[in-house]
Amino acid sequence: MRKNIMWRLLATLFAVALAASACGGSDSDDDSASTASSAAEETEVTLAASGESLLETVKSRGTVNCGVSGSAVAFSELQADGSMAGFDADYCRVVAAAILGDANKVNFVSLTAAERFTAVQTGDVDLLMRNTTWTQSRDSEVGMDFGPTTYYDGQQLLGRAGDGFSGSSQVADIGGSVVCTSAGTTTEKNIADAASEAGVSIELQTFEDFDTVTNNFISGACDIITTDGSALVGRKAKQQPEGENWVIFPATPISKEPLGPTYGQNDSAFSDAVNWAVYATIIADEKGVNSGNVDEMLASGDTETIRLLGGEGELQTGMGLPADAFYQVIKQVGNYDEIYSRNLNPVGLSREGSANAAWTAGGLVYAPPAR
Ligand SMILES: N[C@@H](CCC(=O)N[C@@H](CS)C(=O)NCC(=O)O)C(=O)O
Repeated sequence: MRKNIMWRLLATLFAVALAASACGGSDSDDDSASTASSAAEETEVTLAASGESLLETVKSRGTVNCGVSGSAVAFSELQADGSMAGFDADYCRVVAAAILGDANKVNFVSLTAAERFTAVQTGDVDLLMRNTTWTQSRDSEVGMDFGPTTYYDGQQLLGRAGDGFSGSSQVADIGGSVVCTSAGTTTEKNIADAASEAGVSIELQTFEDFDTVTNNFISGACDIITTDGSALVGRKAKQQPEGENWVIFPATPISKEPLGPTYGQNDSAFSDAVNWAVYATIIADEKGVNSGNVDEMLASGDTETIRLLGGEGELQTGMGLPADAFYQVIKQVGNYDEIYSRNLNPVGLSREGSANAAWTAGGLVYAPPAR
Protein backbone atom coordinates (compact mmCIF):
# COMPACT_ATOMS: atom_id res chain seq x y z
CA MET A 1 0.00 0.00 0.00
CA ARG A 2 2.74 2.49 1.02
CA LYS A 3 4.72 1.42 -2.02
CA ASN A 4 1.67 2.18 -4.13
CA ILE A 5 1.41 5.68 -2.74
CA MET A 6 5.12 6.30 -3.34
CA TRP A 7 4.76 5.20 -6.95
CA ARG A 8 1.74 7.47 -7.41
CA LEU A 9 3.67 10.38 -5.91
CA LEU A 10 6.64 9.82 -8.19
CA ALA A 11 4.40 9.37 -11.22
CA THR A 12 2.51 12.54 -10.40
CA LEU A 13 5.67 14.59 -9.91
CA PHE A 14 6.98 13.29 -13.22
CA ALA A 15 3.68 14.23 -14.89
CA VAL A 16 3.75 17.71 -13.36
CA ALA A 17 7.30 18.26 -14.58
CA LEU A 18 6.29 17.17 -18.09
CA ALA A 19 3.14 19.28 -17.92
CA ALA A 20 5.11 22.33 -16.91
CA SER A 21 7.37 22.04 -19.92
CA ALA A 22 4.35 21.46 -22.17
CA CYS A 23 2.49 24.48 -20.77
CA GLY A 24 5.07 26.95 -21.96
CA GLY A 25 5.09 25.67 -25.49
CA SER A 26 1.77 24.22 -26.39
CA ASP A 27 -1.14 24.98 -24.15
CA SER A 28 -0.28 27.82 -21.90
CA ASP A 29 1.70 31.02 -21.71
CA ASP A 30 5.13 31.72 -20.29
CA ASP A 31 3.74 32.82 -16.94
CA SER A 32 2.37 29.39 -16.12
CA ALA A 33 5.63 27.78 -17.21
CA SER A 34 7.51 29.97 -14.73
CA THR A 35 5.40 28.64 -11.86
CA ALA A 36 6.35 25.08 -12.76
CA SER A 37 8.67 24.33 -9.87
CA SER A 38 6.31 25.72 -7.25
CA ALA A 39 3.53 23.67 -8.87
CA ALA A 40 5.61 20.53 -8.46
CA GLU A 41 6.48 21.41 -4.86
CA GLU A 42 2.89 22.11 -3.88
CA THR A 43 1.69 18.92 -5.53
CA GLU A 44 4.30 16.98 -3.56
CA VAL A 45 3.06 18.52 -0.32
CA THR A 46 -0.59 17.83 -1.13
CA LEU A 47 -0.08 14.17 -1.99
CA ALA A 48 2.52 13.48 0.68
CA ALA A 49 0.19 14.82 3.33
CA SER A 50 -2.82 12.83 2.24
CA GLY A 51 -1.98 10.09 -0.26
CA GLU A 52 -5.73 9.88 -0.81
CA SER A 53 -8.13 10.40 -3.65
CA LEU A 54 -9.49 13.90 -4.23
CA LEU A 55 -12.87 12.30 -3.56
CA GLU A 56 -11.92 11.93 0.11
CA THR A 57 -10.31 15.39 0.19
CA VAL A 58 -13.48 17.00 -1.18
CA LYS A 59 -15.66 15.09 1.30
CA SER A 60 -13.61 16.22 4.28
CA ARG A 61 -13.28 19.79 2.98
CA GLY A 62 -17.04 19.98 2.37
CA THR A 63 -16.79 22.04 -0.83
CA VAL A 64 -15.81 21.45 -4.44
CA ASN A 65 -13.24 23.89 -5.81
CA CYS A 66 -14.37 24.25 -9.40
CA GLY A 67 -12.40 26.18 -12.04
CA VAL A 68 -14.56 28.11 -14.50
CA SER A 69 -14.10 31.01 -16.91
CA GLY A 70 -16.34 33.50 -15.13
CA SER A 71 -16.91 35.44 -18.34
CA ALA A 72 -18.10 32.80 -20.80
CA VAL A 73 -21.59 33.89 -21.83
CA ALA A 74 -24.19 31.24 -20.85
CA PHE A 75 -21.46 28.86 -19.61
CA SER A 76 -20.02 30.58 -16.53
CA GLU A 77 -20.80 34.22 -15.86
CA LEU A 78 -20.10 36.01 -12.61
CA GLN A 79 -23.28 37.81 -11.53
CA ALA A 80 -23.55 41.18 -9.79
CA ASP A 81 -24.49 39.41 -6.53
CA GLY A 82 -21.30 37.31 -6.66
CA SER A 83 -23.00 34.08 -7.76
CA MET A 84 -21.91 32.12 -10.84
CA ALA A 85 -24.45 31.31 -13.56
CA GLY A 86 -24.33 29.10 -16.63
CA PHE A 87 -24.07 25.59 -18.05
CA ASP A 88 -20.53 24.93 -16.76
CA ALA A 89 -21.40 26.47 -13.38
CA ASP A 90 -24.37 24.09 -13.13
CA TYR A 91 -22.11 21.13 -13.92
CA CYS A 92 -19.90 22.19 -10.97
CA ARG A 93 -23.13 22.06 -8.91
CA VAL A 94 -23.87 18.57 -10.28
CA VAL A 95 -20.54 17.35 -8.87
CA ALA A 96 -21.18 18.98 -5.48
CA ALA A 97 -24.70 17.51 -5.28
CA ALA A 98 -23.35 14.03 -6.05
CA ILE A 99 -20.39 14.04 -3.65
CA LEU A 100 -21.68 16.29 -0.87
CA GLY A 101 -25.47 16.14 -1.26
CA ASP A 102 -25.62 19.92 -1.67
CA ALA A 103 -25.39 21.68 -5.04
CA ASN A 104 -24.47 24.93 -3.30
CA LYS A 105 -21.23 23.61 -1.86
CA VAL A 106 -19.13 24.93 -4.73
CA ASN A 107 -16.27 27.39 -4.50
CA PHE A 108 -16.06 28.87 -8.01
CA VAL A 109 -12.58 29.91 -9.15
CA SER A 110 -12.41 32.11 -12.27
CA LEU A 111 -9.41 31.20 -14.44
CA THR A 112 -8.06 32.43 -17.75
CA ALA A 113 -7.39 29.83 -20.41
CA ALA A 114 -3.65 30.11 -19.81
CA GLU A 115 -3.98 29.63 -16.04
CA ARG A 116 -6.32 26.66 -15.98
CA PHE A 117 -4.07 23.58 -16.15
CA THR A 118 -1.59 24.95 -13.61
CA ALA A 119 -4.52 25.53 -11.24
CA VAL A 120 -5.36 21.81 -11.45
CA GLN A 121 -1.71 20.78 -11.04
CA THR A 122 -1.20 22.91 -7.93
CA GLY A 123 -4.47 21.73 -6.36
CA ASP A 124 -6.00 25.24 -6.44
CA VAL A 125 -9.02 23.62 -8.08
CA ASP A 126 -10.29 20.04 -7.98
CA LEU A 127 -11.54 20.17 -11.55
CA LEU A 128 -12.25 22.47 -14.47
CA MET A 129 -15.64 23.06 -16.00
CA ARG A 130 -14.19 25.74 -18.27
CA ASN A 131 -14.90 25.42 -21.97
CA THR A 132 -11.97 23.05 -22.04
CA THR A 133 -11.33 20.99 -25.14
CA TRP A 134 -10.25 17.38 -24.76
CA THR A 135 -7.07 17.00 -26.81
CA GLN A 136 -4.39 14.33 -27.06
CA SER A 137 -1.57 16.47 -25.60
CA ARG A 138 -3.67 17.74 -22.68
CA ASP A 139 -4.74 14.15 -21.95
CA SER A 140 -1.13 12.94 -21.96
CA GLU A 141 1.86 15.26 -21.51
CA VAL A 142 -0.10 18.09 -19.82
CA GLY A 143 -1.19 15.58 -17.17
CA MET A 144 -4.97 15.96 -17.36
CA ASP A 145 -7.78 13.41 -17.58
CA PHE A 146 -11.12 14.20 -19.20
CA GLY A 147 -14.67 13.22 -18.32
CA PRO A 148 -17.70 12.83 -20.57
CA THR A 149 -18.17 15.58 -23.13
CA THR A 150 -20.92 17.87 -21.89
CA TYR A 151 -20.96 20.12 -24.97
CA TYR A 152 -19.84 19.21 -28.50
CA ASP A 153 -18.44 22.44 -29.90
CA GLY A 154 -16.37 23.49 -32.90
CA GLN A 155 -14.29 26.55 -33.71
CA GLN A 156 -15.82 29.28 -35.88
CA LEU A 157 -15.08 32.90 -36.79
CA LEU A 158 -17.07 36.07 -36.26
CA GLY A 159 -16.90 39.13 -38.55
CA ARG A 160 -19.06 42.03 -39.66
CA ALA A 161 -21.55 41.82 -42.54
CA GLY A 162 -20.46 45.42 -43.22
CA ASP A 163 -16.96 44.10 -44.03
CA GLY A 164 -18.41 41.74 -46.61
CA PHE A 165 -18.61 38.59 -44.45
CA SER A 166 -21.66 36.31 -44.37
CA GLY A 167 -22.67 32.94 -42.93
CA SER A 168 -21.27 31.28 -46.06
CA SER A 169 -17.83 32.92 -45.80
CA GLN A 170 -14.83 30.60 -45.52
CA VAL A 171 -11.36 30.86 -44.00
CA ALA A 172 -10.08 31.51 -47.56
CA ASP A 173 -11.98 34.85 -47.42
CA ILE A 174 -10.10 36.31 -44.42
CA GLY A 175 -6.72 37.00 -46.07
CA GLY A 176 -5.13 40.24 -44.79
CA SER A 177 -7.43 40.41 -41.71
CA VAL A 178 -6.39 41.07 -38.13
CA VAL A 179 -7.70 37.94 -36.36
CA CYS A 180 -7.96 37.97 -32.56
CA THR A 181 -8.37 35.25 -29.96
CA SER A 182 -7.26 34.30 -26.43
CA ALA A 183 -3.85 32.93 -25.49
CA GLY A 184 -3.36 29.39 -24.22
CA THR A 185 -6.19 27.91 -26.26
CA THR A 186 -6.66 25.34 -28.99
CA THR A 187 -8.18 28.23 -30.94
CA GLU A 188 -4.96 30.09 -31.67
CA LYS A 189 -3.33 26.98 -33.11
CA ASN A 190 -6.36 25.87 -35.15
CA ILE A 191 -6.77 29.24 -36.89
CA ALA A 192 -3.06 29.44 -37.72
CA ASP A 193 -3.27 25.94 -39.28
CA ALA A 194 -6.54 26.70 -41.11
CA ALA A 195 -5.24 29.96 -42.60
CA SER A 196 -2.08 28.32 -43.81
CA GLU A 197 -4.04 25.38 -45.27
CA ALA A 198 -6.36 27.85 -47.06
CA GLY A 199 -3.30 29.67 -48.42
CA VAL A 200 -4.11 33.05 -46.85
CA SER A 201 -1.99 35.17 -44.56
CA ILE A 202 -3.54 36.78 -41.49
CA GLU A 203 -2.28 38.87 -38.60
CA LEU A 204 -3.01 36.77 -35.51
CA GLN A 205 -3.23 38.66 -32.20
CA THR A 206 -3.80 36.93 -28.86
CA PHE A 207 -5.06 38.43 -25.59
CA GLU A 208 -5.36 37.07 -22.08
CA ASP A 209 -9.15 36.83 -22.03
CA PHE A 210 -12.07 36.89 -24.40
CA ASP A 211 -13.59 40.06 -22.90
CA THR A 212 -10.53 41.93 -24.20
CA VAL A 213 -10.76 40.11 -27.54
CA THR A 214 -14.42 41.11 -27.97
CA ASN A 215 -13.78 44.71 -26.88
CA ASN A 216 -11.00 44.97 -29.45
CA PHE A 217 -13.40 43.72 -32.10
CA ILE A 218 -16.03 46.26 -31.07
CA SER A 219 -13.46 49.08 -31.19
CA GLY A 220 -12.36 47.97 -34.66
CA ALA A 221 -8.83 46.85 -33.65
CA CYS A 222 -9.68 43.29 -34.74
CA ASP A 223 -11.41 42.43 -38.05
CA ILE A 224 -12.27 38.88 -37.01
CA ILE A 225 -12.50 37.08 -33.67
CA THR A 226 -12.40 33.32 -33.35
CA THR A 227 -13.10 30.72 -30.67
CA ASP A 228 -15.58 27.93 -29.85
CA GLY A 229 -18.80 28.56 -31.81
CA SER A 230 -20.87 28.55 -28.60
CA ALA A 231 -18.87 31.49 -27.23
CA LEU A 232 -19.35 33.46 -30.47
CA VAL A 233 -23.11 32.87 -30.36
CA GLY A 234 -23.13 34.06 -26.74
CA ARG A 235 -21.06 37.18 -27.47
CA LYS A 236 -23.25 38.10 -30.46
CA ALA A 237 -26.40 37.66 -28.35
CA LYS A 238 -25.05 39.90 -25.59
CA GLN A 239 -22.70 42.41 -27.21
CA GLN A 240 -23.62 43.13 -30.84
CA PRO A 241 -24.13 46.92 -31.01
CA GLU A 242 -27.34 48.22 -32.48
CA GLY A 243 -27.18 48.75 -36.21
CA GLU A 244 -24.35 46.22 -36.71
CA ASN A 245 -24.73 42.72 -38.09
CA TRP A 246 -22.19 40.23 -36.77
CA VAL A 247 -21.95 36.98 -38.74
CA ILE A 248 -20.58 33.61 -37.67
CA PHE A 249 -18.83 31.34 -40.21
CA PRO A 250 -17.96 28.89 -41.68
CA ALA A 251 -21.13 26.82 -41.29
CA THR A 252 -19.01 23.70 -40.74
CA PRO A 253 -16.60 24.51 -37.88
CA ILE A 254 -12.86 24.44 -38.56
CA SER A 255 -12.19 22.05 -35.64
CA LYS A 256 -13.74 19.66 -33.14
CA GLU A 257 -13.89 21.11 -29.61
CA PRO A 258 -15.38 18.52 -27.25
CA LEU A 259 -15.81 20.38 -23.95
CA GLY A 260 -16.23 18.72 -20.56
CA PRO A 261 -14.87 18.14 -17.05
CA THR A 262 -11.08 18.10 -16.73
CA TYR A 263 -9.05 16.97 -13.70
CA GLY A 264 -5.59 15.73 -12.77
CA GLN A 265 -4.71 12.31 -14.15
CA ASN A 266 -4.74 8.92 -12.40
CA ASP A 267 -7.35 9.43 -9.68
CA SER A 268 -10.05 6.91 -10.53
CA ALA A 269 -12.19 7.38 -7.43
CA PHE A 270 -12.55 11.10 -8.12
CA SER A 271 -12.92 10.79 -11.88
CA ASP A 272 -15.54 8.02 -11.53
CA ALA A 273 -17.56 10.27 -9.19
CA VAL A 274 -17.40 13.25 -11.59
CA ASN A 275 -18.06 11.13 -14.68
CA TRP A 276 -21.03 9.25 -13.26
CA ALA A 277 -22.55 12.47 -11.92
CA VAL A 278 -22.50 13.75 -15.52
CA TYR A 279 -23.78 10.43 -16.89
CA ALA A 280 -26.62 10.52 -14.34
CA THR A 281 -27.89 13.77 -15.88
CA ILE A 282 -27.79 12.16 -19.35
CA ILE A 283 -29.47 8.90 -18.28
CA ALA A 284 -32.16 10.88 -16.43
CA ASP A 285 -32.81 12.85 -19.61
CA GLU A 286 -33.16 9.60 -21.60
CA LYS A 287 -35.58 8.22 -19.03
CA GLY A 288 -37.68 11.40 -18.77
CA VAL A 289 -36.63 11.92 -15.15
CA ASN A 290 -36.39 15.60 -14.24
CA SER A 291 -36.23 17.83 -11.16
CA GLY A 292 -40.05 18.03 -11.10
CA ASN A 293 -40.88 14.30 -11.24
CA VAL A 294 -37.83 12.70 -9.60
CA ASP A 295 -39.72 11.70 -6.43
CA GLU A 296 -42.44 10.04 -8.45
CA MET A 297 -39.85 8.26 -10.66
CA LEU A 298 -37.96 7.01 -7.61
CA ALA A 299 -41.16 5.24 -6.58
CA SER A 300 -42.44 4.07 -9.95
CA GLY A 301 -39.65 4.30 -12.60
CA ASP A 302 -38.09 1.32 -14.39
CA THR A 303 -35.41 -0.74 -12.66
CA GLU A 304 -32.46 1.24 -14.09
CA THR A 305 -34.08 4.52 -12.99
CA ILE A 306 -34.60 3.19 -9.46
CA ARG A 307 -30.97 1.98 -9.32
CA LEU A 308 -29.73 5.37 -10.58
CA LEU A 309 -31.78 7.33 -8.06
CA GLY A 310 -30.68 5.20 -5.13
CA GLY A 311 -33.84 3.12 -4.56
CA GLU A 312 -31.26 0.36 -4.63
CA GLY A 313 -28.22 2.45 -3.79
CA GLU A 314 -25.41 -0.13 -3.94
CA LEU A 315 -24.07 1.17 -7.24
CA GLN A 316 -23.41 4.56 -5.69
CA THR A 317 -22.14 3.41 -2.27
CA GLY A 318 -19.84 0.99 -4.09
CA MET A 319 -18.04 3.97 -5.59
CA GLY A 320 -17.81 6.01 -2.38
CA LEU A 321 -20.87 8.18 -2.94
CA PRO A 322 -24.06 8.44 -0.87
CA ALA A 323 -26.82 6.07 -2.08
CA ASP A 324 -28.97 9.05 -3.10
CA ALA A 325 -26.11 10.92 -4.86
CA PHE A 326 -27.80 11.07 -8.26
CA TYR A 327 -31.27 11.67 -6.83
CA GLN A 328 -29.76 14.83 -5.30
CA VAL A 329 -28.19 15.79 -8.64
CA ILE A 330 -31.50 15.57 -10.51
CA LYS A 331 -33.60 17.05 -7.70
CA GLN A 332 -31.30 20.02 -7.08
CA VAL A 333 -29.78 20.76 -10.50
CA GLY A 334 -31.80 18.82 -13.09
CA ASN A 335 -31.20 16.45 -16.00
CA TYR A 336 -29.01 17.23 -19.04
CA ASP A 337 -31.86 18.77 -21.00
CA GLU A 338 -32.95 21.00 -18.12
CA ILE A 339 -29.37 22.23 -17.59
CA TYR A 340 -28.89 22.79 -21.33
CA SER A 341 -32.24 24.48 -21.94
CA ARG A 342 -32.19 26.91 -19.06
CA ASN A 343 -28.65 28.14 -19.79
CA LEU A 344 -28.09 27.79 -23.52
CA ASN A 345 -31.51 28.22 -25.17
CA PRO A 346 -31.74 31.89 -24.07
CA VAL A 347 -28.68 32.81 -26.19
CA GLY A 348 -29.98 30.84 -29.18
CA LEU A 349 -28.07 27.56 -28.79
CA SER A 350 -30.47 24.73 -29.50
CA ARG A 351 -29.89 20.99 -29.11
CA GLU A 352 -32.17 20.09 -31.97
CA GLY A 353 -30.31 18.84 -35.04
CA SER A 354 -26.94 19.41 -33.31
CA ALA A 355 -24.35 17.01 -31.95
CA ASN A 356 -25.69 17.90 -28.50
CA ALA A 357 -29.01 16.17 -29.17
CA ALA A 358 -29.56 12.83 -27.44
CA TRP A 359 -28.27 9.77 -29.33
CA THR A 360 -31.89 8.68 -29.70
CA ALA A 361 -32.51 11.93 -31.62
CA GLY A 362 -29.48 11.64 -33.91
CA GLY A 363 -26.99 13.41 -31.61
CA LEU A 364 -23.91 12.29 -29.70
CA VAL A 365 -25.11 12.69 -26.10
CA TYR A 366 -24.98 9.12 -24.76
CA ALA A 367 -24.20 7.50 -21.41
CA PRO A 368 -23.25 3.95 -20.45
CA PRO A 369 -25.89 2.01 -18.50
CA ALA A 370 -26.37 2.36 -14.73
CA ARG A 371 -25.98 -1.31 -13.88
N1 LIG B 1 -12.11 25.32 -25.96
C1 LIG B 1 -10.89 26.03 -26.20
C2 LIG B 1 -11.03 27.53 -25.95
C3 LIG B 1 -11.46 27.81 -24.55
C4 LIG B 1 -11.39 29.27 -24.15
O1 LIG B 1 -10.85 29.61 -23.10
N2 LIG B 1 -11.93 30.13 -24.94
C5 LIG B 1 -11.86 31.53 -24.64
C6 LIG B 1 -11.97 32.31 -25.88
S1 LIG B 1 -10.73 31.90 -27.06
C7 LIG B 1 -12.93 31.91 -23.70
O2 LIG B 1 -12.66 32.48 -22.69
N3 LIG B 1 -14.18 31.60 -24.08
C8 LIG B 1 -15.34 32.00 -23.36
C9 LIG B 1 -15.70 33.45 -23.48
O3 LIG B 1 -15.08 34.27 -22.81
O4 LIG B 1 -16.66 33.78 -24.17
C10 LIG B 1 -9.77 25.47 -25.34
O5 LIG B 1 -10.01 24.59 -24.52
O6 LIG B 1 -8.62 25.89 -25.52
